Amino acid sequence: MQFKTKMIPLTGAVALAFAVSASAQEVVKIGHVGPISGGIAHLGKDNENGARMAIDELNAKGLTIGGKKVKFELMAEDDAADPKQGTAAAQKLVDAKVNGVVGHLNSGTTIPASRIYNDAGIPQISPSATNPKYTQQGFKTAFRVVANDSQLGSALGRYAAEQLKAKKVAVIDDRTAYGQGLAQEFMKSVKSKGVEIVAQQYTNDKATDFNAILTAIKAKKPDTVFFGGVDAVAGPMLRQMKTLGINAKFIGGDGICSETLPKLAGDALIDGQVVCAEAGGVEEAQKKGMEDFRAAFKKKFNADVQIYSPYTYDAVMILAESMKKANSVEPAKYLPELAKINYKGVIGNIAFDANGDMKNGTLTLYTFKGGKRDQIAVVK
Ligand code: ABU
Repeated sequence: MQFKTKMIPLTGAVALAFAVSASAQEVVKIGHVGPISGGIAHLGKDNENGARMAIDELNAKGLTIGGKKVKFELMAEDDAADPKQGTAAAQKLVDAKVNGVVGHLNSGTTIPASRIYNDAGIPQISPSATNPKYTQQGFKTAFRVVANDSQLGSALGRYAAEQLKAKKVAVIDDRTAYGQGLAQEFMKSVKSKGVEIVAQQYTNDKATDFNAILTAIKAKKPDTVFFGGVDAVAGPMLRQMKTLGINAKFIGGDGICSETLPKLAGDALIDGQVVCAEAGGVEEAQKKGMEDFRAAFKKKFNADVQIYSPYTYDAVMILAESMKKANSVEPAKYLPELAKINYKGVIGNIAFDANGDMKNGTLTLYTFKGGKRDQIAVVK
């Protein structure tokens, strides 16, 4: 059966309005990359959802940039925390001509991917990569909205020596760019305070059996174990420390400082035993904004914020804000606005130094009590 299409002629004015509105909408593609598979998929999904929340809010608001209505679209890629998959994802986003990128989550993927974005002139904001090298490469496109491992390692070292009164510390790292770098910064900090490093051991970011390294550590009788790595490894490590009877404090960086660590460690996580630091933090005046974000996030995704979703949310927001200021979504035009942004976000005030690092980076020290993160202090 054939249907005949009946053509209804549009009046001149209506036709013009249709033509203008159809051509006047511009799609702005924002890439997000993080590990959505593998051991820290829960952290990658947390980051991705933060970006998604910002995009949904921007679209609900409806922005006009350069005289055109813009529709933001998220291109979410999985790098599985693997440097090779990270560069493949970066190339895919560049080929798709994204207008900006939020990611990656890991330092080990963010650093190699940053060269690809820089060569293509695409602004990149990592919400969580803390290795200092990321912003030390001279790339004008590389930014982060967190403090770095020098700040994290030094604050955690000070806390271990001055508050926990650590005397003998064992150090383990997972040999990633993040874990290795953070462990070095922590050791530099505690050594400067006269703390003895009694053991140094290595694992990897997928390991589940730590019997050999923990047995070697136990023989050195440390009062504190420092781990440079992520929660998926720290959880089973804490369980095996308990089995071996290692009753030491356990310190780590932002990679272990998630809402999921208590679940991963089970009953091996003793209240107050773990001290970790998030590479950001809000002071009293912005607490309400952060609490509102957490509540809205829970309502939207039926999940708690893990660590860095507020940071990906703000990263998308400052990309949009820079586009608005430049009145353009073209990377080359809005990049100068991003470099000089001064934006009050959920995570606090965001402004960058000449390298793309946060000005006045803040940290939050946490412990865990009753299976929940419990804030110790916000420090500079
Ligand atoms: N900073 C926490 C984990 C992400 C990374 O830097 O590898």
